[in-house]
Amino acid sequence: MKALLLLVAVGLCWAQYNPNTKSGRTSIVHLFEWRWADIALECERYLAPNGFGGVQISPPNENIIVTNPWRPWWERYQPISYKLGTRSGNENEFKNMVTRCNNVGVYIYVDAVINHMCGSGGGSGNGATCGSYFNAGNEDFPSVPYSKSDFNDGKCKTGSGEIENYSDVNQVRDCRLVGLLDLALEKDYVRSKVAEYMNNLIDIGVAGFRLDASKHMWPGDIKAVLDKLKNLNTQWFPSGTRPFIFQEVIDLGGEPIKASDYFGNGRVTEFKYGAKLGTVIRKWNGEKMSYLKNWGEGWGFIASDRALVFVDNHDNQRGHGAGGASILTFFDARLYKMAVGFMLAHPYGFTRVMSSYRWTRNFQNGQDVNDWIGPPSNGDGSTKAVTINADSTCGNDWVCEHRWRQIRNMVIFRNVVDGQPFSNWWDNGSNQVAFGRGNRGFIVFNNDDWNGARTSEEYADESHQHITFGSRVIP
Ligand code: AAO
Repeated sequence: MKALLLLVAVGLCWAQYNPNTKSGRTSIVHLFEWRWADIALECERYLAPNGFGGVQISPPNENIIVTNPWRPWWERYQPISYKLGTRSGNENEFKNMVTRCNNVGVYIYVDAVINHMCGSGGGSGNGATCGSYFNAGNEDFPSVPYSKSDFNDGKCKTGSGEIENYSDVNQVRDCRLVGLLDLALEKDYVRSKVAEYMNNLIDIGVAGFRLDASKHMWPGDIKAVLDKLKNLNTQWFPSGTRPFIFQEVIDLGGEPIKASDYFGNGRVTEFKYGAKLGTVIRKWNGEKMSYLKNWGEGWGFIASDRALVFVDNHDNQRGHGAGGASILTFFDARLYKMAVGFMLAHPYGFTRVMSSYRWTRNFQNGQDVNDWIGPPSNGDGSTKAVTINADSTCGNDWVCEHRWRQIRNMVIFRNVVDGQPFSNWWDNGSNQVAFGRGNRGFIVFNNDDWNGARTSEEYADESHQHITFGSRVIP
């Protein structure tokens, strides 16, 4: 009996760290800005057959419509209500997507924007994706409803009402992040409204949440919201399953707020991972792949079972958020494949693959002035469909990194070696490294480019027991 109680207790404590993916599926993909109709198709035609565990989707709730600049991707991080309707699709399309993806064992993870509503300068009217009325100046969002007293203005102690200094914990959590109206999550009313939104998504069948801007919420407030959440829908998940939680906390060191402050609530995004891996693969600061021998906690990262890892995300692939210039993206395709291949081969962390759309970068003084450009869209602002070419790549300017042969194969490799230990490390003291995953997989990287270095192309044999993943020699 005692043992049983202990098991139950451990089960409850650990639940929100479990990604809830179907057994044998070990990665999720962020289909950034995709339409629900396209995600439903992608689950059926590509993700399920290739062993992807799930999809992180863009925020599904009503957002402000920004027209200057024209329909930026970031308008979706400015909520107006918790109605389900955005450029990605309406409520029916959302439900259809969740049902169809769940039915093929590919689960949906919602990007939940619960720290704030729209920017203080968002104006008023019905310019939101479901047509709800709002008045940002008066902090009035009748479709929730939220009004002035549901925001943190009284609590924030900076003169501007903005976060002015990231070394002041109170400011970071009680003031406005880039002008976004900061919800008073200490109020039970606000917590209940947020939980109602998330529970609606759970009822529809989602498997978990990315909690946007978690650094800007008190860990205890997040916990109070999570405590109000239901278990997952038993149509697809075992009874008693808790939603998977991963919190967006940027901790590169050097600030008082730490990733570990949030471990009680779920996993945390490990931003050091992509920043460091980019530096190594680019060979900046004298870094080389041989140093990756103790990759993971040995590099000062959070514990593997608390980490959500990625090479790039929708922010730092375009200079938002943090990570800096070392971040590798599809723009550096050859090095990017090597980094993603390394991530998927290495046992550390729960892995998320990025899937992007193309835009034209325009650097001025080191800053991409086109960092706002939204998804491929038609003149009326509607998002373009993801079309599939004869060679299985995507059209309409969707990059679909997850469909790149090397990345797709490594998603499968990770499933095949799941649970196997990191073993038999080899390196040449430079940028040629190799390691095994127990007796099920082996991988070789060649990122040296001196004369005579062996050129190898990635391939996977049918049993996926031997994968070579090398870079081409640059003459
Ligand atoms: C837009 C406009 C704004 C306007 C606002 C309101 O761009 O000009 O004021 O609307 O009208 C996204 C976009 C924003 C956009 C927003 C709302 O990125 O540009 O604002 O939607 O539409 C911080 C947060 C982190 C956040 C990140 C972007 O901590 O949570 O900024 N990411 C999430 C989402 C993101 C979204 C939001 C949050 C808001 O993923 O897409 O914003 O919902 C330091 C801190 C970090 C901080 C960065 C950037 O990082 O540590 O916590 O991230 O600064 O401010 C070194 C340091 C590193 C430091 C970095 C940069 O690398 O080591 O720690 O430098 O200084």
